[in-house]
Amino acid sequence: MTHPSSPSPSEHHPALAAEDPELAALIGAEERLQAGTLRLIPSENYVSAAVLEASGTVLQNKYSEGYPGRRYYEGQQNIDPVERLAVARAKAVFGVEHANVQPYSGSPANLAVYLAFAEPGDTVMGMALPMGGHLTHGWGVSATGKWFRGVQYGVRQDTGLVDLDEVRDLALKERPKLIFCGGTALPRTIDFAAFAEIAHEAGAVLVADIAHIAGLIAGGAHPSPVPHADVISTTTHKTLRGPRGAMLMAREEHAKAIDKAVFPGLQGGPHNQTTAAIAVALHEASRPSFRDYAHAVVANAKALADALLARGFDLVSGGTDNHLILMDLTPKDVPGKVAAKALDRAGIVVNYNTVPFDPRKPFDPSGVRIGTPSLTSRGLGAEHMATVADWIDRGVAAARAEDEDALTKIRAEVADLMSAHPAPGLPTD
Ligand code: DSN
Repeated sequence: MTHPSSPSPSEHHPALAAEDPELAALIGAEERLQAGTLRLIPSENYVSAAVLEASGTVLQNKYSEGYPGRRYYEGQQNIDPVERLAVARAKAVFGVEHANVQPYSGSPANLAVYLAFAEPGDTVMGMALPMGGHLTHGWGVSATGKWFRGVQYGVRQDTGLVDLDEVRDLALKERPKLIFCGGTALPRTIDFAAFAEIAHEAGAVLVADIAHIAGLIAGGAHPSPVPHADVISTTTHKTLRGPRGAMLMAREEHAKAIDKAVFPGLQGGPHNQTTAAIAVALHEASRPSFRDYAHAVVANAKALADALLARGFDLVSGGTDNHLILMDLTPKDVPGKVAAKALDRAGIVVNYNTVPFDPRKPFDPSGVRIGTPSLTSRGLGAEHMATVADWIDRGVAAARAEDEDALTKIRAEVADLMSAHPAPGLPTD
């Protein structure tokens, strides 16, 4: 996708363009792609220019194994305050007693939780991946399912909702060391208090994986896992709108175990440029405008869900409470992957996804997963969601009819609306 009015990469990355024009051209193309498309992948976003700048600084030149005041390398005069700032801001934004901002991403963060609280072979419990969970919640193909005994809960077939009685029964039968709540394709509010009660009864550590909804929690648009969860794991780049990174948060009693598990248990030197960018994102998330953003993400998702339902789409659980919508395209007679690829050609970027009880294979599933974090960052509001639903409807129909002209037409309409709503962090004219 080209954006004719975008400046060339050499204007925005002059050193890179001079040194490595081939790579600079690819980055320029990605900038134009992100500017000109409607990005609906619910785990993606646009970071601010400030977050982007912090990510690309000389902080990345520095090794800092250890923690502030206790490093294995000298020259930490500036790095220690950067990490202390990120930690203090995480504690303030989420109201937690302890924060570790060093995990490289969500999967390593979750692995550190295993290292802190379980032994290989122990039973752990999480939501099954095809039901909306995450690989690292004990799913078989992941190290967490190979090195631990993963038992998995799901959603009810009739409601698409987690059945907490079923979770309780399983937890009491299996007595897992860890129980994970949260996931990657959950359109509904997570009842952290109920999960905590179950974990308490079963003698398990409750881990709330809030990667998808961290920004909503920070902005008060989803209930907080504090004080219910023993440990909170999150990435920082989804609704929280920070760099690609992660954090672990916990009550003070678990601080040592968590810190030891991250370093030296699992990782070496932290990525200081990412730590700085996390600090910036948390600073942004503490502002009243971020509350508005978080609430607008949810309002947009609800409006989009309603508009899709009105067009005959089948939504898992019947709608959404958060930023995410999971569509089962079986009634539309189009496989998820075919629809996702057609929508991509129409300038609408989504991902194909399994739906609960999917009769199709994970690499060719029945569903498409969409969300509103990115479009809300561009300032689109509830008034635009009928248009978005219309494009999706026409795109799915075009996929079924193999009508490339219809996709090309949608793509031009998408580009028009996007050019009127510049994305944060991207070059503008
Ligand atoms: N890959 C992330 C997502 O898209 O939800 C989860 O790890």
